[in-house]
Amino acid sequence: MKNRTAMTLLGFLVAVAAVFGGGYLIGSSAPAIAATGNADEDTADGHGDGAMDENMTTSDAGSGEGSHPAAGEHPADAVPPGLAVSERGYTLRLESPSVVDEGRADLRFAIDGPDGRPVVDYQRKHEKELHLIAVSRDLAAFRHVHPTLAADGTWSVPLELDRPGGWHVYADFTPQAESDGLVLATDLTVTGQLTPQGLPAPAATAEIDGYRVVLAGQPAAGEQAELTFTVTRSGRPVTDLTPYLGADGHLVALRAGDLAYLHTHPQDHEPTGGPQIRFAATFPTAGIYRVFLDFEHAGQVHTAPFTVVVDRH
Ligand SMILES: [Cu+2]
Repeated sequence: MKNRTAMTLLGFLVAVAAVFGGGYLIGSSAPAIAATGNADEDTADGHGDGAMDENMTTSDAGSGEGSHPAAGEHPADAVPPGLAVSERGYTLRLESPSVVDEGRADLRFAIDGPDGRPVVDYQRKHEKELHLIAVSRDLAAFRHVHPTLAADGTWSVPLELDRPGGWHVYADFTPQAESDGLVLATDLTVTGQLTPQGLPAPAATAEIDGYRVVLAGQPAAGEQAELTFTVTRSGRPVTDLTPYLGADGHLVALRAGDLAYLHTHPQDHEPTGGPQIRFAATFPTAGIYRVFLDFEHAGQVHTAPFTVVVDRH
């Protein structure tokens, strides 16, 4: 009898515990669900937020029309491109190893579409169907290459990975079926002994391959800024820049800290030949960015890197 009572009591306690447990679970999972909901919202902002992407691509008539942020949204709080491996049903999938030896690697990957199959139809943007940017996590090394698409949807490109440690690889593309472009990214690890290096101090001048490039323009968070680069060589303005990707230059800005990707676009719709190369860019937040200017001259592409401080506005 006593035992039965004890058993009943125990059963009751178990039941109570279960209810409380359930309550507790519900209580604890509610915020979790809310948080997930928020995250989803953020992600949704991130997409629709072609806001930033769109500001970034303002002068790129083909991309980003039709996805304006709703009134009251804060673009600065939205997730910029380049931070997700998967978005809007598209996934960047590496087919080659994600751990490679220092030096030249053959990168192979596919973009899996919402149907799970590799995307084979892309729109051309800036003369290419897909732009691949690879950067070492410390922003010391930068590559911008154009992979080749095979009929089965596999992209491949040789990639010079000349710095050991972590790398972040971005695919910047627009599927034929989409009106807005995507930037998906994944990590690579390069084996070898890394000598850590901090981000270079902010500077308006970059010396690269015998060229001097001077940056003018002070961007503020959330506002479209004009960045003007002036290219000289041996003290003389360079006026015969070769058009590169349909412009005088190509600019990628990456946010220090998380490597968010801002694809900026030339102000001049037709190449001018230099010495000035002008871009419009909207940096989403205050902070430090590493900005890489690609320009072509005398048959060679050069990359001038800058550390840029973006003010609050
Ligand atoms: Cu490109």
